[in-house]
Amino acid sequence: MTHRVLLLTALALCHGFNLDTEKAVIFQNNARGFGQSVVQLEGSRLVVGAPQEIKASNQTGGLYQCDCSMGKCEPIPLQVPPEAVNMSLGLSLAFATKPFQLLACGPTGHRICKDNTYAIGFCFLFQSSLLQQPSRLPEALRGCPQKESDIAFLIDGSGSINPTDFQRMKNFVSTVMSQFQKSKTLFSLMQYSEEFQTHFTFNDFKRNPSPESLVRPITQLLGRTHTATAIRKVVRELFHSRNGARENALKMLVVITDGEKFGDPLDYKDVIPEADRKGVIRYVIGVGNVALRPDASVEGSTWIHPPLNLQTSIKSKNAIGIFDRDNTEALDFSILFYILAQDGPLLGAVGSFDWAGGAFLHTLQDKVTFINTTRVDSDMNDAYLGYAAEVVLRNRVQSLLLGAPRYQHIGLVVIFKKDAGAWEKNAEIKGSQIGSYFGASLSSVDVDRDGSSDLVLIGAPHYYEQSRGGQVSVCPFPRGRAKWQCGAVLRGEQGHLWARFGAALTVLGDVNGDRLSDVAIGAPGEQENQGAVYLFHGTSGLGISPAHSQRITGSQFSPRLQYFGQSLSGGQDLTMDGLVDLAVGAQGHVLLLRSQPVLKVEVTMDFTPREVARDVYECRERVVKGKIAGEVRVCLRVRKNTRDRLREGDTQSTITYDLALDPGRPHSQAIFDETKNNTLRHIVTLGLSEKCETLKLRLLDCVEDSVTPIALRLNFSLVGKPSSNFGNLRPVLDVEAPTLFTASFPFEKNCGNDSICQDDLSITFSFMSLDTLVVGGSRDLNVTLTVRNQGEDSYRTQVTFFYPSGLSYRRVSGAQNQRSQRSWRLICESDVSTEGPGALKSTSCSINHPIFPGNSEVRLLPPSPFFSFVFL
Ligand SMILES: [Ca+2]
Ligand SMILES: [Ca+2]
Ligand SMILES: [Ca+2]
Repeated sequence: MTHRVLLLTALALCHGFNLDTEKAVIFQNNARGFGQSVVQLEGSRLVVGAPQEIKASNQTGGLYQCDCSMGKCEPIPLQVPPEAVNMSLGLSLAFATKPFQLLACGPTGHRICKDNTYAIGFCFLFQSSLLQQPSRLPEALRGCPQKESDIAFLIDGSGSINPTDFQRMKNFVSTVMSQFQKSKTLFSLMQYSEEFQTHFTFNDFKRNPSPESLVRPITQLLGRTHTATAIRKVVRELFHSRNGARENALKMLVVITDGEKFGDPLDYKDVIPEADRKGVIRYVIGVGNVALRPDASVEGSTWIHPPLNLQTSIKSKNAIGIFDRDNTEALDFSILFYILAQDGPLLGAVGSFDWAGGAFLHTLQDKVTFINTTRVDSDMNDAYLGYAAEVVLRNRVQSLLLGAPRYQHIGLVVIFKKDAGAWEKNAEIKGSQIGSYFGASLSSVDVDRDGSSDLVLIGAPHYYEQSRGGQVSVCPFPRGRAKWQCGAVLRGEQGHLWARFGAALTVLGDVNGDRLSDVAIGAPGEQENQGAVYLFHGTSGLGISPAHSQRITGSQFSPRLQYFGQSLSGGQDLTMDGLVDLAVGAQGHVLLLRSQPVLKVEVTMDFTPREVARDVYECRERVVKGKIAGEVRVCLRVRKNTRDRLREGDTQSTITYDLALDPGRPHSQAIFDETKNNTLRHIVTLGLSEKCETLKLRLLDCVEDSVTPIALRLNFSLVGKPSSNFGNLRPVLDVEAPTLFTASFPFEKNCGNDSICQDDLSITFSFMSLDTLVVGGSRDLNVTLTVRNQGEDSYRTQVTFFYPSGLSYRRVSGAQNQRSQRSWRLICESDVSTEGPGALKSTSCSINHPIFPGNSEVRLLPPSPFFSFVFL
């Protein structure tokens, strides 16, 4: 039995459910990196990225359009601007319908401005078709910073700043200054509380631009917080020619403070217009534990949403990007990922703010919003926020998900929601293992397909377990203010330590026809980088089944295929059969796997008559064997779970079914008339139709045990026939559908029309002629008992005798069944547990189990010495 179970499991895995691995459309291309990204378009098209393809000198990356009906790919012509140097075009792709939008990005470009090299990304947005030249994002790069800048720091030295934070401010200022050492940028610095102290002017800086000697001696003033007055002093005094401020330089004021001003006689409205007139651009940076908000701090200034975490040192030149922002365009980010939001493209920018990361949301009004975390106390340095991004629609409210796989080395995923016009962090969830890259891939899933997302899949492709690599967490969205937590964990098969399970995720739509969304997960590192893809089905509890329904390996298609599953795209029907397809990227290849129509089989088994008649199964005077007990009508009806374009003639399948009577019993009570055996096998070919047949059943012998009905078991297997109209697509049986059915053919009971058996038992004793029993005497004590049933059939009738311990029970003699001339079955057992001095002994006799028929009697006669019963 064990062997059979193993064999069935092996077969199920071999076939898989329910992507077709027999006839995949395979696109092959020699362009370097072809298959690193893939996206399904409407119609029968795919777009594939080849980011490593060398198109010309300093120009990397290509895009290909593949037609599934032709099985061919062609390059998409694109005018790449010369400044897009080695950008790896096609490393990320996204597509949205209604309206048609395809976005292709090259994130690895760079740009040199003087001594600084800036990482920069370019994206191309195709609208309406691939034939029209796309628009590009960012629209244009402004030149490198040409203008000289005068930057004045105004640092809060009031009593509410603790000494550690004050030191951090100084470190930050020093670091920023040191980044500009060879530039024409000048710095000055004023400290304020209720007092104001100029530590160095632009002239001082020009004479000795050493942050060390300028910043280090600064000591904290302490006192109240007169921020507005301090701003006026900086505008009037520091930005003055006598202190070295230049007429044509860009004037920037950077205020570093921990909160609202306090005790200041001036308001911001008293000082800001003057700053505006002088063209002083203002930034505010928060420090300490007070989370500042734009409206609570220096009015009319740009709030740096704390982009610079003052708790850590600033390592790269890119960190000073914020200062370049207004005069050069945001040079300080690289786009590693992007997706399309309702508003417009969302571009992940992992390199922004010293690789803390974030994302740019391009709205339709050509506005660009930068989104990142706002927590001052979290260390987002090197977090790579925006490495993965996802747009989520829940209850008609849009939110954005950004993954930061290097956050604190464990990874982080943040949900942003729009709050009063600004994207604010709403919830977050952290990874658990260092180096796991939790948040490197994200996919939100609307399991019940009601238009509202139910959960998000978070990939951690480098998660390490003893025998597998990578995992995906299933994380339902948090309700209200509840903490965001993940539930189930999806994993690949054991034995693949470097699988990178979860490196790619995609929502397939419903492939198995249960109306619930299903997902595919790539594990491109399995089997020494041959790669594999797993299919998981959605479950009715708005979850994802933790057990995969199919594992497809790259080696199934070709032993040379590498990194199968490195990219995935699902959700569309590209083969025009009404069934969603999955595009899988491998090295130099993209494979299109079709989902198969899903069938289920309904089985009914009806007996005529409904019960085996008593006069058929009960043997009376004459024993007649092999009587017909009745007929069974077996019907199989094939139905289709999936909604597709395949018609009746396209969904033919061969069903092999086995019937067995009384399986598991040593001797079957009945046989099929057709086979003269208790088993039977038939094979039928069916479309979406019903097939019935009627089988005669014969009894083998008289039936004594009429309590246990005749059991009939049917099990079947189904093999779909390839449909020539749909590229030999085969229908497949739903793995969840039952293939084993049982039915019972009961024996008629002697219980009247109500089918409720009401027996009427009585018992009488007869002690023969004995009046006195002498202990020690040799005479037997003969007792005759008569048990009668004057009602309907009695089930499991039992008679128990109790007698003094001085008597010993010997035996019970059998008695005759007067009606059928056959013996009653009597089994008597003494109960030894009641034995002992003074206690009564007992003996129980079962009378013709299971049925002591109605209107019958049995006499029991026990002869002795000492005591025995005899059944007559
Ligand atoms: Ca839903
Ligand atoms: Ca499904
Ligand atoms: Ca299809």
